[in-house]
Amino acid sequence: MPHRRYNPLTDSWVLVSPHRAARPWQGQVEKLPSDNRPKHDPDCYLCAGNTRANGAQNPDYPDVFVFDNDFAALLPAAESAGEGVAGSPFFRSRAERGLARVVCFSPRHDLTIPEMELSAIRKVVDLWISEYQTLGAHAFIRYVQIFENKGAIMGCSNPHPHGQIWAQENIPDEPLKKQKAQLRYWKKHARTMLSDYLQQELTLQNRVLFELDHFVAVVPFWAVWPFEAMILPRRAMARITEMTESEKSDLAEAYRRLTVMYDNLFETSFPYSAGIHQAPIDGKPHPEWHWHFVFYPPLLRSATVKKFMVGYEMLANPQRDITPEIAAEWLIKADRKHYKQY
Ligand code: H2U
Repeated sequence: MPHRRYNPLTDSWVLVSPHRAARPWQGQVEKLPSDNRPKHDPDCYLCAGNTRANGAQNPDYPDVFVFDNDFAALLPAAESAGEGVAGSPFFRSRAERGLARVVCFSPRHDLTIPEMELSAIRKVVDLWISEYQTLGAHAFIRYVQIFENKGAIMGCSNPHPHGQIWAQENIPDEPLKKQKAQLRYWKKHARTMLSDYLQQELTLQNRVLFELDHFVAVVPFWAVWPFEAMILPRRAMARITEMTESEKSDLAEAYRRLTVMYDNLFETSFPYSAGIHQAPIDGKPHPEWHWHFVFYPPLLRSATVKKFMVGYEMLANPQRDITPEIAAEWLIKADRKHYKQY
């Protein structure tokens, strides 16, 4: 039966309509990008040794490579761009200082995370940690958003495996909502919300995708996207910098295993936006924060049919058809070797 589910992290609702899952689809079918990429593409601005759009040359990097985004959405200039119209509640604006970085996951143009070696993914994790520290060391940076936008369907401009990091002065809306909710929970229970949530998911076992020594992957009860998932550390940590060596390696394994499931689901390079939500860097410990890695993939029923967040979703609430429990079942069935290795 149709029902609403509550997301306690963002204080929002999703409408679930499982009975609609069988409805016929005569709408848009996406074109698949060709998957025959060379190991090195002379025209790719992220490949090792190549020249970028602004004329800078990439080094001949052997594993990971990070650089300042040449078309950064945030700039470190301290100048204020004006503060809106004085005294008016309708025309408020503020200058926002920040930095934007591009992270190449591998020199190999033809790979993606699920096809990379574990040791190579571990290097990505290590780079995220060092970037978080370096960016956070700037006095004006209070929040660092690490993310990966994968696939042409997501608007990603280049198939070379890469992610981005945007660091800024203010805490953006999504992590801010999560901060407020986690703080309320912490004040009431003196435990992180996600430690308690994780314990209950582990007891219920109907949305858990896999369990590692230090991380668990689940389709959250309140998932909005058809195959949305979350990688949660078992131990409550405010930031990725608090991970031990074995936790870092386990995170690399969780990232690989979940993205292999995704690729296997429709035997395609599975698109998504993914990112890490963690505590701000504002000199406070933030014991309420339990950092986590979220994945929002748009595909719905095949490699070519995606979910649109339009209509009711834009005007009212997100809505989904297949339940998170069914989505978890399908993903668990896809938990095997990467389909290209058969
Ligand atoms: P996508 O993840 O959307 O593909 O973005 C890649 C980023 O790379 C994008 O933010 C940057 C773009 O500004 N970029 C450079 O910094 N240098 C270039 O030569 C091209 C793209």
